[in-house]
Amino acid sequence: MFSNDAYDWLLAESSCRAHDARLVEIESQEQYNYLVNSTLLIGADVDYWIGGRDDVTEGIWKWAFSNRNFSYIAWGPGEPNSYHHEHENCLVMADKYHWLWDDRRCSESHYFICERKYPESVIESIPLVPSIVG
Ligand SMILES: [Ca+2]
Ligand SMILES: [Ca+2]
Repeated sequence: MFSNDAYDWLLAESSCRAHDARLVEIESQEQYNYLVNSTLLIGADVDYWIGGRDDVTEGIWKWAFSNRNFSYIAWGPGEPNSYHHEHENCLVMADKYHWLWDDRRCSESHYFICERKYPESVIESIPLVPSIVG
């Protein structure tokens, strides 16, 4: 489910939860490829928040909802680089890297990708309009 609005990371996460979903957590190449194909279909030159962050312990990346460590990674070249004085603690699929991953400041506004929480293996690409944030 792709958002039609751009929010900061926390607002993106709460918007997903308001729709009984979460920011997407990527745990396999297959899942990642599916998302890349979906972003290609949408064809927007934007970055997308996904559910990873390292705000608790710098450098230890976890999926926010499940609290799992990353078992699959797809970092862009030179990332994560904590470019802004190590305050890049949230994860995007970055347009500039053809949707490989980049750590960014959580306060940036980006579009985002939600997935239904259950079953965890299912991702839907139905357009979502989270214009109301609970
Ligand atoms: Ca960081
Ligand atoms: Ca970065």
